[in-house]
Amino acid sequence: MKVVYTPAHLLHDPHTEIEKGTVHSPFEHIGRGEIIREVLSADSRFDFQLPTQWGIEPINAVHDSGLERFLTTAWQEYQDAIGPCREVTPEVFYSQALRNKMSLGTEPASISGRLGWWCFETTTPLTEGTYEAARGAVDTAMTAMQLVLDGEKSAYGLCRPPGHHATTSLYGGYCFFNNAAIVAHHVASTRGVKVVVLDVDYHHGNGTQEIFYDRDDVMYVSLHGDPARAYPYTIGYADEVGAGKGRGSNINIPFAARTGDDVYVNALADVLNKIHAFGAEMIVVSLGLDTFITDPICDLSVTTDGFRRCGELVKQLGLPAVVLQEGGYDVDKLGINVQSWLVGLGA
Ligand code: OKP
Ligand code: ZN
Repeated sequence: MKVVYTPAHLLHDPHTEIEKGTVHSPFEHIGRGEIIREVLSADSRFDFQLPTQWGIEPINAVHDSGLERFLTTAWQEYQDAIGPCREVTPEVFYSQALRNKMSLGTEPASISGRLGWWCFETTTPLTEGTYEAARGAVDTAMTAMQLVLDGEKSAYGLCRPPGHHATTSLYGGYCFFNNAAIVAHHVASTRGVKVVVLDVDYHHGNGTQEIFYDRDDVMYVSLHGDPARAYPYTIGYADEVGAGKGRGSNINIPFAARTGDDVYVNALADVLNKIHAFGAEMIVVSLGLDTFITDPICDLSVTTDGFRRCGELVKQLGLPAVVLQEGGYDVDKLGINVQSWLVGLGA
């Protein structure tokens, strides 16, 4: 199987994450990308290549162009306006309710105001090279897509930073640009084919859901920890089924804590039938391995062999598959878990 990887991910190098009343070392760090690279590159079934460059057009086809414009300069603007610091986090978030009874407002002038305008939470610091790394992740995803359009049965993009929490106009949840949504939109809009994004990350992909919620050319299917207890807390419920002509093409499967292989694999098999019924012609997988039994920030109980079974089930769909990296925080096991899933898919 072809693997697309770029060392540009090393440029997004946060040292902090703010959550649960503490500032601690981040769960999403460069070691994640490197362990996956090490394990796959030691296995002759995988064949590495660098991404080609796609520019900002595919990004702005999905995101508000203001988001990309902001991320281009935000870290430097903060250094110039507020003072030297290694990484930048908003102090104020924009909420429409702040302006109840007034107009909804426009992008603020100051860097502090703009940070709160484009970001929705505290665990996604901007570092000096974040923008370049995020562009590299999009190029990685688009290159994996091109390999599949050129005839590969499947390809894997080792995207870092991940993407599925990034909405049309907000970054957060370790994500800046929505790599999977950018690929799915590109394929659906330029080739006129029906695409499904299958999101198996532990966390609901609120960004991908929002981007495609009213569309019937891209289906979004997510299996995740129940948002009643799990990040992102406010979205990802089973009754969110899409809107307008997109009604019926959004599927959320929330799981109870400690759900293990058999229940998980059965739910996946069930949902793959719905993907088949939708008439999907290509599948984009948001591959998170944070459903793993010993993941430090999640609470499902999928095993390394469970990941192989999941890959095998997706293989049985028989669709061209673009597999893109999302989360997974048990770093010691992250490489072998990715490998197991991809071997199941037929690497
Ligand atoms: C990104 B991906 C919960 C902390 C959550 C952000 C999680 C982002 C996950 N206490 N922090 O979906 O794996
Ligand atoms: Zn996740």
